[in-house]
Amino acid sequence: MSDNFPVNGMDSVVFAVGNAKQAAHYYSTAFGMRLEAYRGPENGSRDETAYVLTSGTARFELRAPVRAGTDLAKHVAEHGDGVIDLALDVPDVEAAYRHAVSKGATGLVEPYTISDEDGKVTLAAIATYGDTRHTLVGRAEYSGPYLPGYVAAEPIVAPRAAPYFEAVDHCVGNVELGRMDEWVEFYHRVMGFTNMAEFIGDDIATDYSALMSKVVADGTRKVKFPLNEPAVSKRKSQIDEYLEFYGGPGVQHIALTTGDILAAVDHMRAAGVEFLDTPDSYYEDPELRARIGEVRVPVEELRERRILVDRDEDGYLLQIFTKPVQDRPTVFFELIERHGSSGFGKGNFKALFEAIEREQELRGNL
Ligand code: TYF
Ligand code: FE
Repeated sequence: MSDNFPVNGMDSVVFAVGNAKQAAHYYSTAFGMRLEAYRGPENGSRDETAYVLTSGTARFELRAPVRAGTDLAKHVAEHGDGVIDLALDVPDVEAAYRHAVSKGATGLVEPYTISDEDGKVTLAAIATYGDTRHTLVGRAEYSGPYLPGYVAAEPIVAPRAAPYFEAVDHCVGNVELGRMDEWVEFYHRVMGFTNMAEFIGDDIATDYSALMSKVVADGTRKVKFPLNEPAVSKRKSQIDEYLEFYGGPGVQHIALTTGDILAAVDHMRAAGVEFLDTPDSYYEDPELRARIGEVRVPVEELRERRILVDRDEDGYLLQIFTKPVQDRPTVFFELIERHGSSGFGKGNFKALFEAIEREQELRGNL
């Protein structure tokens, strides 16, 4: 089968924030990321600053307005800190953009090429759910720190010898009630993405999750986008809470692949990152203990840190979720350490959603 929309992987996750200078500090000190590039008024960017940080192949760009009234300033005023762009590294921007638009995607930026002494980059952008976009990035002929217009920057704090995480595993979107299947169909039609096996249907939704979810991914499974919608249930869905406080659909969580989730959690917690709590009963549940079998560390090590375990026919995974990382109950992160399993932690959904609902209740939004 020919792939009309080949992708090399995620290029970067772009955040719009109120104060990128401070956010860059947080992602450096608390997430162990390394500042690589910068753009701002000092080098010709009159309206905004941008800080580019990496951890392995994961790249975050933090953008903040430096004056009122710009589109970026309006985005931050409306949505608070959040993800504005899931940028994709593609081999042929022109072809990908033309294909996407011919399949009904909304074109936001026509393909254009920029260059500097480090080479050239082609960029274009299409719209996805809410005010979120996918910038298409062709950087095969570029060797600079990020993009033309950005200057190399020194780390804000002494960088970690080993990063806490190495890659972006998946990026999850929250969409309105009844619209999940439209967005799944969008990724099928426009990008040729296909469904992965894991999903949350009606059955689980009404029992405890209060959401429905499906996962689309590119053919190589390098880019994975779960999509959630609220489910009608007894209590207010965590997805409704997100939609209300974000002011519409948007990115809910970014999952980060780590090779050592224990070390990552220890360092991040010590730096003040808050993780969801998991009750002791989770670790004492005989059914769970039997199902997960042997993992690389004693379960006691996981219990101490509130790390979750799930196993399927291909292997197991360890995962943990942060609380929202800004004042609004919107964007959060997941750390995931995979050992064969390519799932999303289906066996943990009940414990996870109960933990999220406890937080929701504390906020008065359940
Ligand atoms: O990405 C996933 O599917 C898992 C589970 O609101 C999940 O991380 C799904 C929905 C949600 C929170 C976590
Ligand atoms: Fe996830």
